[in-house]
Amino acid sequence: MTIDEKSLAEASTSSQSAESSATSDDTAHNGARSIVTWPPSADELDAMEQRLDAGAPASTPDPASPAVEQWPVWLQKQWIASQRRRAWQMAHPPTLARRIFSPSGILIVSLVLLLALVTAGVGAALTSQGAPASGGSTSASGGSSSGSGMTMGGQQSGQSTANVPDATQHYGNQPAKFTLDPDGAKHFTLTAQQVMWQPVKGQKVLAWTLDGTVPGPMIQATAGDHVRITIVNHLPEATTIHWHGLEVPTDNDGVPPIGMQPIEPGQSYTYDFTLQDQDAGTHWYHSHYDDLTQVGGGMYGAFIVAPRPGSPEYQAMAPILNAQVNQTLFIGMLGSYYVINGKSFPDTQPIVVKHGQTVHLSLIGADVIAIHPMHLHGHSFQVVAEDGHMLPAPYIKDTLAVAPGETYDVTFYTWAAPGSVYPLHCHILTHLMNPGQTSGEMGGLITLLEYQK
Ligand SMILES: [Cu+2]
Repeated sequence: MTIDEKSLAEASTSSQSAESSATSDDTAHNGARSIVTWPPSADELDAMEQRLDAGAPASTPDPASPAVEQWPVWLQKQWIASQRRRAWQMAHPPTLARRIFSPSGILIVSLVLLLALVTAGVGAALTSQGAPASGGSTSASGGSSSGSGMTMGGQQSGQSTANVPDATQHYGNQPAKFTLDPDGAKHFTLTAQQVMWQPVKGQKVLAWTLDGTVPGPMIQATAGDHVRITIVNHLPEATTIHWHGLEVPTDNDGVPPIGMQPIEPGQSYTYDFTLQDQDAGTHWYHSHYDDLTQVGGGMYGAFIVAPRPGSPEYQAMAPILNAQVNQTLFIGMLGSYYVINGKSFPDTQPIVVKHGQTVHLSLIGADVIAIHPMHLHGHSFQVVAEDGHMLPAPYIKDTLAVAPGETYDVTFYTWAAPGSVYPLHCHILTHLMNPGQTSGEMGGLITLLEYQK
């Protein structure tokens, strides 16, 4: 017997409890059996640990009598630790709180919560699919939209789109029509409605619109005009419209519950105000109710106020008024698509020009979260107005960051040869992809400046 074996045998012998069935022969045979009772006693674990600390080698493998002592040293140490934990746990039965906050307790609680959420989600989906059936295509019951508060980009969770009609027009920014009221006011009527809109051919997204297009109709008026704008709400939830950049009385500002109440489904509301000289310029309108869903879903449009002839604004706006090409570009998202005027490349409308023209672009930040640095190849543009107001000192840019809510008016000269084509695109490169595309493909916030031949 080596010294190590002797000390181990002693440790083993000394640790044996009186009722142990093991004999000293067993111990002698294995040379390292310190565990003979089950579960192992604290004394046995101490002895085993002492043996390992003394640098004892693993005992000779004995297939006929596998013992913990034949394991590698590191594994024996782990086993000792686990047995001490087990003994402690036996002596300290877990309280309810300890059960809940144990790793397995947390796992079980999480699974139960997940199951409850999934069940509730399926229930809500089933409820909303059933609800609109009696209400027709555009007046689904208000209850079906109650769970949609924080969803974005028209991807309303829990709302069935089965009854939402396809868009009948393919492009927005159409001039809004008006009638003249007896008192001379220009009276526009816009209908808030949901449609299935195609940012690219074949891909439909639930859109929240005015008159069925993204963007909505372009309201054009002149400073000094008295305007009335009636909003008819055919959405499944309430809405309001805010006239962004116009100096209107608070009860026309479109922010519920300040000044006005929300326009409930099936109701309508008429805004009534007079445009002032300082309102001249590029402005826009957008929903101001459940904004993330409705603005993110496409509920916005241009409000272009021409200057009153003879006013100081009329003089100042000459660089815009003298342009031969005018185009308004709303930059934002619709569902998972990055869109210019509701369309993703390659379905964006090109800016068609001839050599030798002055082009005026109105860039409007309709995104609800992101800034888009728009870059035009081959041309630097003059920024002549910000938020509808002409700048005393225009500046030159070739990349212009358009933040949510901002409008910019830029002009540039078409110097290049007929037939030339240049991209105008966002410079955040992940915004140049459509869902499912890779970075090698082109989509999203790109449109083309096309010179006619
Ligand atoms: Cu961008």
